[in-house]
Amino acid sequence: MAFVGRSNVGKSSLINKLCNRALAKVSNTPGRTRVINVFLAGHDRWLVDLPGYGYVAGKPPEAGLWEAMIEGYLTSRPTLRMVFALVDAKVGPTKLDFQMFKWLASHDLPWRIVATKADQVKPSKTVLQKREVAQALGVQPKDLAWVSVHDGTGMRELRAETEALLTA
Ligand SMILES: Nc1nc2c(ncn2[C@@H]2O[C@H](COP(=O)(O)OP(=O)(O)O)[C@@H](O)[C@H]2O)c(=O)[nH]1
Ligand SMILES: [Mg+2]
Repeated sequence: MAFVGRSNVGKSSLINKLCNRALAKVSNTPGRTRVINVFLAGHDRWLVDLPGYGYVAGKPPEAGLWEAMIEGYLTSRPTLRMVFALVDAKVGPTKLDFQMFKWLASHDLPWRIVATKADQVKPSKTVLQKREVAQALGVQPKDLAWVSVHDGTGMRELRAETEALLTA
């Protein structure tokens, strides 16, 4: 299974939490993951931390390199069981998120949206925000995984889902 999303959305933190250990480097500086990190979760099972998109500071990264790397990776893996596409629960989908999701939808890949940093949304606004994010993405709120690695929201459900994928 692979994890995609813009830089700083919480990919590495989520992988760490799912693995219950500090494996993927979590950083405060967006764009740190410039390589494809693969974590072994069984003798033939992997969790894959893909480089974040949308990081432009100073000079932009090599034109097209990111796309070639991610798209090449995702389209050449017959063993890929799921792409978890991350979106910030409070910010909602950005233009680049939409591009990524559209690309995933057009490539016949198994994918699922995970809204991260749910703890950043006020409890009183959660129902409405969930509905808004889901609506923006054209899915039902129930089809959105809504998680926080900080307070554990939704982690039991997501862990069960990933474990089922890893043991299937
Ligand atoms: N409040 C909050 N912050 C988070 C959560 N998950 C990640 N972060 C923070 O977001 C920043 C980026 O996280 P990271 O996992 O490195 O993102 P990546 O670039 O997508 O791999 C770090 O400062 C994390 O501590 C979360 O569930 N809640
Ligand atoms: Mg990372």
